[in-house]
Amino acid sequence: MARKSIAYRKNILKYIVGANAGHTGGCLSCVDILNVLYNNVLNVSPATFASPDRDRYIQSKGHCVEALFVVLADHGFFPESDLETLCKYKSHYIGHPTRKVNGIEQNTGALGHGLPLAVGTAIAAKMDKKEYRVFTLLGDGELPEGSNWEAALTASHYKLDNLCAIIDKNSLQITGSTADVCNTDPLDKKFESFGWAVMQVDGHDLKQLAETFAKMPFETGKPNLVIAHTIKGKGISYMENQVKWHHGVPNKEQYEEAIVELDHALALV
Ligand SMILES: Cc1ncc(C[n+]2csc(CCOP(=O)(O)OP(=O)(O)O)c2C)c(N)n1
Repeated sequence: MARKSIAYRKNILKYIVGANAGHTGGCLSCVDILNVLYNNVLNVSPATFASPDRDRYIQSKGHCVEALFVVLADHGFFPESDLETLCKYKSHYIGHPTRKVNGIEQNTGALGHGLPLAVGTAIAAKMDKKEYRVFTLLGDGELPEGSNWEAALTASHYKLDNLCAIIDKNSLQITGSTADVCNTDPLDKKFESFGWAVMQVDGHDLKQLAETFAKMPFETGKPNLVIAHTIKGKGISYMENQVKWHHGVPNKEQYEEAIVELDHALALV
Protein backbone atom coordinates (compact mmCIF):
# COMPACT_ATOMS: atom_id res chain seq x y z
CA MET A 1 0.00 0.00 0.00
CA ALA A 2 2.86 2.39 0.78
CA ARG A 3 4.38 1.61 -2.61
CA LYS A 4 1.02 2.23 -4.24
CA SER A 5 0.78 5.68 -2.62
CA ILE A 6 4.12 6.61 -4.14
CA ALA A 7 3.14 5.22 -7.54
CA TYR A 8 -0.10 7.20 -7.36
CA ARG A 9 1.83 10.38 -6.52
CA LYS A 10 4.09 9.84 -9.53
CA ASN A 11 1.09 9.38 -11.82
CA ILE A 12 -0.74 12.41 -10.42
CA LEU A 13 2.27 14.56 -11.29
CA LYS A 14 2.75 12.90 -14.67
CA TYR A 15 -0.80 13.55 -15.82
CA ILE A 16 -1.04 17.05 -14.34
CA VAL A 17 2.18 17.96 -16.14
CA GLY A 18 0.82 16.37 -19.36
CA ALA A 19 -2.38 18.42 -19.08
CA ASN A 20 -0.54 21.53 -17.91
CA ALA A 21 -3.38 21.91 -15.40
CA GLY A 22 -4.54 20.40 -12.13
CA HIS A 23 -4.76 20.74 -8.39
CA THR A 24 -1.40 19.34 -7.38
CA GLY A 25 -1.24 20.19 -3.66
CA GLY A 26 -4.70 18.93 -2.74
CA CYS A 27 -4.26 15.72 -4.77
CA LEU A 28 -1.10 14.93 -2.86
CA SER A 29 -2.81 15.61 0.48
CA CYS A 30 -5.74 13.23 -0.16
CA VAL A 31 -4.17 10.39 -2.15
CA ASP A 32 -3.32 8.24 0.89
CA ILE A 33 -6.97 8.44 1.94
CA LEU A 34 -8.05 7.33 -1.55
CA ASN A 35 -5.49 4.53 -1.47
CA VAL A 36 -6.98 3.13 1.75
CA LEU A 37 -10.59 3.62 0.63
CA TYR A 38 -10.17 1.88 -2.74
CA ASN A 39 -7.70 -0.81 -1.66
CA ASN A 40 -9.04 -1.59 1.80
CA VAL A 41 -12.54 -0.29 2.44
CA LEU A 42 -14.94 0.17 -0.49
CA ASN A 43 -16.60 -2.83 -2.14
CA VAL A 44 -16.43 -1.18 -5.56
CA SER A 45 -14.79 -2.48 -8.72
CA PRO A 46 -15.58 -2.23 -12.42
CA ALA A 47 -17.52 -5.51 -12.05
CA THR A 48 -19.67 -4.28 -9.12
CA PHE A 49 -20.08 -0.63 -10.09
CA ALA A 50 -23.59 -1.22 -11.47
CA SER A 51 -24.68 -3.13 -8.35
CA PRO A 52 -27.16 -1.31 -6.10
CA ASP A 53 -25.30 -2.85 -3.13
CA ARG A 54 -21.94 -1.22 -3.87
CA ASP A 55 -20.45 1.25 -1.41
CA ARG A 56 -20.59 4.83 -2.71
CA TYR A 57 -17.66 7.24 -2.80
CA ILE A 58 -18.45 10.88 -3.62
CA GLN A 59 -15.50 13.22 -3.94
CA SER A 60 -16.77 16.57 -2.74
CA LYS A 61 -13.38 18.27 -3.20
CA GLY A 62 -13.87 17.65 -6.90
CA HIS A 63 -10.99 19.88 -7.98
CA CYS A 64 -8.64 17.07 -6.88
CA VAL A 65 -10.06 14.69 -9.46
CA GLU A 66 -6.60 13.78 -10.77
CA ALA A 67 -5.96 11.72 -7.61
CA LEU A 68 -9.27 9.92 -8.10
CA PHE A 69 -8.60 9.31 -11.81
CA VAL A 70 -5.23 7.74 -11.04
CA VAL A 71 -6.73 5.40 -8.42
CA LEU A 72 -9.68 4.45 -10.65
CA ALA A 73 -7.29 3.67 -13.51
CA ASP A 74 -5.27 1.44 -11.16
CA HIS A 75 -8.51 -0.45 -10.43
CA GLY A 76 -9.27 -0.99 -14.11
CA PHE A 77 -12.24 1.38 -14.45
CA PHE A 78 -10.60 2.65 -17.65
CA PRO A 79 -7.21 2.27 -19.35
CA GLU A 80 -4.57 4.46 -17.72
CA SER A 81 -3.64 5.76 -21.18
CA ASP A 82 -7.01 7.60 -21.21
CA LEU A 83 -5.44 10.05 -18.76
CA GLU A 84 -3.17 11.28 -21.54
CA THR A 85 -6.28 13.13 -22.76
CA LEU A 86 -6.73 14.93 -19.40
CA CYS A 87 -8.08 18.45 -19.98
CA LYS A 88 -7.73 18.05 -23.77
CA TYR A 89 -10.45 19.08 -26.25
CA LYS A 90 -13.38 16.58 -26.33
CA SER A 91 -11.97 14.46 -23.46
CA HIS A 92 -14.33 13.35 -20.65
CA TYR A 93 -11.31 13.55 -18.32
CA ILE A 94 -11.85 17.15 -17.36
CA GLY A 95 -10.66 18.97 -14.25
CA HIS A 96 -13.59 17.87 -12.07
CA PRO A 97 -15.49 14.59 -11.62
CA THR A 98 -18.17 13.80 -14.20
CA ARG A 99 -20.28 10.68 -14.48
CA LYS A 100 -19.20 10.37 -18.10
CA VAL A 101 -16.10 8.67 -16.65
CA ASN A 102 -16.55 5.07 -15.49
CA GLY A 103 -16.25 4.79 -11.71
CA ILE A 104 -17.32 8.35 -10.93
CA GLU A 105 -20.37 8.32 -8.68
CA GLN A 106 -21.44 11.98 -8.82
CA ASN A 107 -20.56 15.20 -10.65
CA THR A 108 -18.87 17.54 -8.17
CA GLY A 109 -16.56 20.52 -8.13
CA ALA A 110 -18.82 23.29 -6.96
CA LEU A 111 -17.80 22.98 -3.32
CA GLY A 112 -20.41 22.09 -0.73
CA HIS A 113 -22.34 19.55 -2.82
CA GLY A 114 -20.71 16.23 -1.88
CA LEU A 115 -21.99 15.97 1.68
CA PRO A 116 -25.63 16.80 0.76
CA LEU A 117 -25.47 14.22 -2.05
CA ALA A 118 -23.95 11.66 0.33
CA VAL A 119 -26.67 12.31 2.92
CA GLY A 120 -29.39 11.70 0.33
CA THR A 121 -27.67 8.50 -0.80
CA ALA A 122 -27.30 7.29 2.79
CA ILE A 123 -31.00 8.00 3.47
CA ALA A 124 -31.83 5.96 0.34
CA ALA A 125 -29.79 3.03 1.72
CA LYS A 126 -31.74 3.15 5.00
CA MET A 127 -35.10 3.37 3.20
CA ASP A 128 -34.19 0.48 0.88
CA LYS A 129 -32.80 -1.55 3.83
CA LYS A 130 -29.45 -1.86 2.03
CA GLU A 131 -26.14 -2.47 3.76
CA TYR A 132 -23.97 -0.27 1.55
CA ARG A 133 -22.06 2.63 3.07
CA VAL A 134 -21.54 6.13 1.72
CA PHE A 135 -18.21 7.93 1.91
CA THR A 136 -17.52 11.51 0.95
CA LEU A 137 -14.26 13.46 0.97
CA LEU A 138 -14.32 17.18 1.76
CA GLY A 139 -11.62 19.79 1.90
CA ASP A 140 -11.39 21.88 5.05
CA GLY A 141 -11.59 24.94 2.78
CA GLU A 142 -15.05 23.99 1.52
CA LEU A 143 -16.67 23.92 4.94
CA PRO A 144 -17.75 27.60 4.89
CA GLU A 145 -20.37 26.51 2.31
CA GLY A 146 -23.65 26.53 4.27
CA SER A 147 -24.98 23.45 2.47
CA ASN A 148 -22.51 21.34 4.49
CA TRP A 149 -24.12 22.36 7.74
CA GLU A 150 -27.67 21.71 6.55
CA ALA A 151 -26.47 18.27 5.47
CA ALA A 152 -24.68 17.69 8.79
CA LEU A 153 -27.88 18.49 10.67
CA THR A 154 -29.95 16.21 8.42
CA ALA A 155 -27.45 13.34 8.74
CA SER A 156 -27.80 13.19 12.51
CA HIS A 157 -31.58 13.69 12.38
CA TYR A 158 -31.86 10.57 10.20
CA LYS A 159 -29.26 8.68 12.30
CA LEU A 160 -27.07 8.00 9.26
CA ASP A 161 -24.43 5.73 10.80
CA ASN A 162 -23.91 4.32 7.28
CA LEU A 163 -22.42 7.67 6.23
CA CYS A 164 -18.77 8.65 6.62
CA ALA A 165 -17.54 12.14 5.84
CA ILE A 166 -13.78 12.56 5.67
CA ILE A 167 -12.28 16.02 5.98
CA ASP A 168 -8.89 16.39 4.31
CA LYS A 169 -7.63 18.89 6.87
CA ASN A 170 -4.52 20.26 5.20
CA SER A 171 -5.26 23.74 6.67
CA LEU A 172 -4.79 25.53 3.33
CA GLN A 173 -7.27 26.46 0.66
CA ILE A 174 -7.07 28.44 -2.59
CA THR A 175 -5.88 31.87 -1.44
CA GLY A 176 -4.36 31.22 1.96
CA SER A 177 -4.75 29.31 5.18
CA THR A 178 -8.20 28.00 6.02
CA ALA A 179 -7.98 29.75 9.39
CA ASP A 180 -7.38 33.13 7.69
CA VAL A 181 -9.90 32.82 4.84
CA CYS A 182 -12.80 31.55 6.99
CA ASN A 183 -12.00 29.75 10.20
CA THR A 184 -14.16 26.67 10.83
CA ASP A 185 -12.29 25.30 13.85
CA PRO A 186 -12.86 23.54 16.14
CA LEU A 187 -14.27 21.02 13.67
CA ASP A 188 -14.55 18.15 16.14
CA LYS A 189 -16.64 20.19 18.60
CA LYS A 190 -18.82 21.64 15.83
CA PHE A 191 -19.65 18.24 14.31
CA GLU A 192 -20.10 16.63 17.73
CA SER A 193 -22.60 19.36 18.58
CA PHE A 194 -24.42 18.47 15.35
CA GLY A 195 -24.69 14.86 16.62
CA TRP A 196 -21.81 13.22 14.76
CA ALA A 197 -19.27 10.69 16.08
CA VAL A 198 -15.82 12.09 15.32
CA MET A 199 -12.37 10.47 15.00
CA GLN A 200 -9.11 12.23 14.20
CA VAL A 201 -6.28 10.55 12.28
CA ASP A 202 -2.99 11.21 10.56
CA GLY A 203 -4.27 11.30 6.96
CA HIS A 204 -0.97 9.95 5.63
CA ASP A 205 -0.80 6.95 8.01
CA LEU A 206 -2.27 4.12 5.94
CA LYS A 207 -2.58 1.75 8.90
CA GLN A 208 -4.31 4.32 11.09
CA LEU A 209 -6.71 5.21 8.29
CA ALA A 210 -7.59 1.55 7.66
CA GLU A 211 -8.09 0.87 11.37
CA THR A 212 -10.31 3.93 11.71
CA PHE A 213 -12.59 3.05 8.78
CA ALA A 214 -12.85 -0.51 10.16
CA LYS A 215 -14.46 0.92 13.31
CA MET A 216 -17.52 2.22 11.44
CA PRO A 217 -20.03 2.94 12.82
CA PHE A 218 -18.09 4.77 15.49
CA GLU A 219 -21.34 5.05 17.49
CA THR A 220 -24.58 3.32 16.54
CA GLY A 221 -27.10 5.82 15.18
CA LYS A 222 -24.60 8.63 14.58
CA PRO A 223 -23.03 9.75 11.28
CA ASN A 224 -19.25 9.26 11.19
CA LEU A 225 -16.69 12.00 10.69
CA VAL A 226 -13.00 11.36 10.13
CA ILE A 227 -10.84 14.46 10.48
CA ALA A 228 -7.72 13.50 8.54
CA HIS A 229 -4.78 15.74 9.36
CA THR A 230 -2.78 16.08 6.17
CA ILE A 231 -0.09 18.13 4.46
CA LYS A 232 -0.91 19.91 1.22
CA GLY A 233 1.71 18.86 -1.35
CA LYS A 234 2.68 15.84 0.79
CA GLY A 235 5.68 13.91 -0.53
CA ILE A 236 7.36 16.67 -2.55
CA SER A 237 9.50 18.77 -0.24
CA TYR A 238 9.22 22.05 -2.12
CA MET A 239 5.44 21.77 -2.43
CA GLU A 240 4.58 20.89 1.15
CA ASN A 241 2.43 23.49 2.97
CA GLN A 242 2.83 26.01 0.12
CA VAL A 243 -0.42 27.64 -0.96
CA LYS A 244 0.96 28.39 -4.45
CA TRP A 245 0.84 24.65 -5.22
CA HIS A 246 -2.96 24.64 -4.82
CA HIS A 247 -3.16 24.58 -8.62
CA GLY A 248 0.50 25.03 -9.48
CA VAL A 249 1.89 22.82 -12.27
CA PRO A 250 5.57 21.82 -12.01
CA ASN A 251 7.88 22.86 -14.84
CA LYS A 252 10.29 20.32 -16.38
CA GLU A 253 13.02 20.75 -13.75
CA GLN A 254 10.57 20.76 -10.87
CA TYR A 255 8.86 17.64 -12.23
CA GLU A 256 12.18 15.80 -12.53
CA GLU A 257 13.14 16.83 -9.00
CA ALA A 258 9.79 15.55 -7.70
CA ILE A 259 10.24 12.17 -9.40
CA VAL A 260 13.74 11.84 -7.89
CA GLU A 261 12.26 12.48 -4.44
CA LEU A 262 9.50 9.93 -4.97
CA ASP A 263 11.93 7.30 -6.31
CA HIS A 264 14.08 7.90 -3.25
CA ALA A 265 11.03 7.39 -1.02
CA LEU A 266 10.19 4.20 -2.92
CA ALA A 267 13.66 2.80 -2.28
CA LEU A 268 13.06 3.25 1.47
CA VAL A 269 9.74 1.36 1.62
C1 LIG B 1 -18.77 26.84 -4.66
C2 LIG B 1 -17.31 27.04 -5.01
N1 LIG B 1 -16.70 28.18 -4.69
C3 LIG B 1 -15.40 28.36 -5.01
C4 LIG B 1 -14.69 27.39 -5.67
C5 LIG B 1 -13.25 27.63 -6.06
N2 LIG B 1 -12.34 26.79 -5.32
C6 LIG B 1 -11.74 25.72 -5.88
S1 LIG B 1 -10.75 24.90 -4.83
C7 LIG B 1 -11.06 26.02 -3.60
C8 LIG B 1 -10.42 25.88 -2.24
C9 LIG B 1 -10.84 24.63 -1.59
O1 LIG B 1 -10.10 24.41 -0.44
P1 LIG B 1 -10.02 22.95 0.13
O2 LIG B 1 -11.40 22.36 0.07
O3 LIG B 1 -9.38 23.00 1.47
O4 LIG B 1 -9.16 22.22 -0.94
P2 LIG B 1 -7.75 21.49 -0.80
O5 LIG B 1 -6.85 22.37 0.02
O6 LIG B 1 -8.00 20.20 -0.08
O7 LIG B 1 -7.29 21.30 -2.20
C10 LIG B 1 -11.95 26.99 -4.02
C11 LIG B 1 -12.42 28.10 -3.15
C12 LIG B 1 -15.39 26.20 -5.99
N3 LIG B 1 -14.79 25.17 -6.62
N4 LIG B 1 -16.69 26.03 -5.64
